[in-house]
Amino acid sequence: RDLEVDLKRAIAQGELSLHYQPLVGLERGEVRCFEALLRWSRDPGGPVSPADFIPVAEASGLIGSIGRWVLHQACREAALWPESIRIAVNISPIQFRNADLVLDVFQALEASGLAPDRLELEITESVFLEMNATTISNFRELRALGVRIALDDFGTGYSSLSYLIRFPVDKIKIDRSFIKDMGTRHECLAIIEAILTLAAKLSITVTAEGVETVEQAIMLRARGCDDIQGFLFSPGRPDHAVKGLVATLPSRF
Ligand code: G
Ligand code: G
Ligand code: MN
Ligand code: NA
Repeated sequence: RDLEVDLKRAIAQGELSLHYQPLVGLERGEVRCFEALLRWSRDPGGPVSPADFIPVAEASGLIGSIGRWVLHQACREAALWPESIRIAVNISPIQFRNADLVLDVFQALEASGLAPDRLELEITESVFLEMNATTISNFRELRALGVRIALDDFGTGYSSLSYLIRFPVDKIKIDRSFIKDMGTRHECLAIIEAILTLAAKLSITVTAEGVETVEQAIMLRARGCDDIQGFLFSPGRPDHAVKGLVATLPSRF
């Protein structure tokens, strides 16, 4: 409740900002995408993690206006980058069940001039767990707009894999819990290998999340993983730092 009151004020006073974390191609080492990560500098109180305030925003209905702000801000920023670099935006399952989403996405693209295929929406498997008619029409209409869909935190949800038949996605992001232990637990490596095989057969791109070591990157590259994201290359950084990084591309890494 406290957080909810503060969050309302935070939106009005511009305390929300976005950080951007790169997704890097394993073949050539180029930045292919940045994921927008929401940040809140609560004043007073200091930083609040999205893991703490997103659930509050979802329960209170504030997620609608926050999500809209994130989409507009992220697209506006990405429109300044080279055309080869995409922007990924996290979409909460609550947003995905709401009929406003398609219009929000359309307006963010229009206002920024960003090409639709440069926008990637990250959803989790839980979207498919509690589907309604709006979930289905949102999926279809977003595909028709030409935006890309990525499955975030893949492997940690409770839904069956059968949704991949009805809802074809462009990208799978392997949850960082599997990457963390891939060098020490054969089960983790087996799951990663199975995901890579499945994705290759379905022509789905794969990003490994939470890559922190060179060893992990080498193991993933040897198994045909497309991209990595994680502290090995960079944490999320504010937009001014990203502008600097983008300016030095593609010579980096
Ligand atoms: O960046 P960090 O590790 O603190 O993010 C924690 C969680 O918050 C992650 O699961 C991430 O997907 C989520 N998150 C970050 N930014 C956004 C956002 O803009 N919208 C939504 N819905 N979730 C976000
Ligand atoms: O759920 P989602 O994948 O959107 O979460 C993204 C979150 O993961 C961000 O909050 C980011 O801070 C965190 N993250 C990104 N890279 C790494 C990493 O290499 N290690 C760890 N532990 N967390 C990471
Ligand atoms: Mn994500
Ligand atoms: Na994730």
